[in-house]
Amino acid sequence: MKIITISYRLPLSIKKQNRKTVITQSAGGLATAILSYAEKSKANLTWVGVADFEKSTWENHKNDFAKSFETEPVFLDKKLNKSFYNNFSNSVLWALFHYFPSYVEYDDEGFEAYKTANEIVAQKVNEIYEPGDIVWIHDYHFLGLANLVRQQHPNAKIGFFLHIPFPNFEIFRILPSNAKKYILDGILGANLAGFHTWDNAIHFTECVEKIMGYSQRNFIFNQDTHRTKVGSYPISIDFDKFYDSYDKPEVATLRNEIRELYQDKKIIFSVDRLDYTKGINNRLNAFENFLLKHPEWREKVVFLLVIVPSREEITKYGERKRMIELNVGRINGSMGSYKWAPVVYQYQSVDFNRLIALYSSADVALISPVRDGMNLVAKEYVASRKDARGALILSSMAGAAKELQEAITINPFDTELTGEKIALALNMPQEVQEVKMKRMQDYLRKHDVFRWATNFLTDTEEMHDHDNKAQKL
Ligand code: ADQ
Repeated sequence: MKIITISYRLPLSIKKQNRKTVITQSAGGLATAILSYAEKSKANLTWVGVADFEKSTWENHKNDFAKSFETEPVFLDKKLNKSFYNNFSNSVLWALFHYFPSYVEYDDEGFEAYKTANEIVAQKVNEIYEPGDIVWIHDYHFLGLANLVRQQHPNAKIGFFLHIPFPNFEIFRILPSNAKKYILDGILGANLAGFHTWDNAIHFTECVEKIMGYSQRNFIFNQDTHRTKVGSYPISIDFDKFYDSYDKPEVATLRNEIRELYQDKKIIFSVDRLDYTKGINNRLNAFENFLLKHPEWREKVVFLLVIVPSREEITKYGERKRMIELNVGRINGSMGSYKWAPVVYQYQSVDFNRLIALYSSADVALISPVRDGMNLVAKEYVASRKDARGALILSSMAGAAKELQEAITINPFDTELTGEKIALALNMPQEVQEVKMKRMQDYLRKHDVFRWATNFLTDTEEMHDHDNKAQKL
């Protein structure tokens, strides 16, 4: 038996080092968690995803790296991939599902490319599928896939998990009818359809009821070949990895460096991919409001704003980058002095040790997405604070706010009030920080990514096996 996991990106990194091609399998949270479940259930793991490298590179090097699971890259034609990824996936689904209908740029060609890409990936899954395997499909790039695999293998165990929000009916109905039906039918191909929160699960259920006219009982839809259970499965992180990294000597050295550099200042920190959903400009405006209302904090605080490059070739992302950079320049120009830049901005990726050093140096983490499926950064910040210090400001629009109850929650659109919450967080007494951090850590320690993957895969198997038994009776 094996678990076939499908995601757009493969957990692989391919780099050139001294003219040599070096391939490494990624040890990200998702891969580690699925591997751990696979080990416990004595299953193998095969990962299917879209290659972002040449076929020849793969053919030449696929055997010379350490493997803990099999990898099956799908090589898509460049034009098709661009249309599939940039157009329908990111300029329609990502925008709409995050409640940005005015950012949607729909064209039929993009939708056709999306369906073709889903069919090509389904072919790959069908090639490697054997009876008894579990198929776990991830995210908005593959909304049609569960149904396509189901058509070939009516008895397959299929789970689908959406990493982004599922919007309410009024937003979802904006899509053309054929796209709406394709998506809902697609997800219903799974035995289990998982979302980060119950709100999202309910939105999906309502869309199926209203658009497809199907009825459900206890969030289960009955169909000819199988039943689909809909539920909430909040993703999490490898808690111990973040918590234990606090003591790593490399992390401690970096942390000391950061603290020394800003020794007379409090540090506010945020890190996200470049994305309009992350509310980065609102965050900057809130920070400016805070400085205007609380001049006593000037020169006593610094905002470390780290943004990791992402999807720059899509117009809305390039535009967003320019807006953020103008805003940073404006705030530093008007509020700063020759001795002090209020915002220290970095547009680059940071490695794991530095990330932990930044998390564990920050007095405040300011996380303000205007819409986010979960937001792992919030969970990572809490887990990295073995010292039980620091305050978390978290947008109520992030799935994580449902779980991290001790966070200071904000409405990211209310930049005045968020400015006040920044002052509150900076003034939070140490004893209060400690109580809040420890409570959130207790929660995350129990609800980690291993538990998430186990719950999801066990429920997928149970749904399938229960139906199978019922059919045999
Ligand atoms: P993302 O939108 O990418 O994920 P998030 O959940 O915050 O958002 O995860 C980002 C990850 O990237 C974190 O693990 C973080 O450490 C890392 N990261 C961010 N900036 C970085 C930087 N500059 N350098 C290095 N690493 C950086 C989508 C959904 C989320 C959902 C996740 C998982 O949009 O809502 O939580 O999937 O389901």
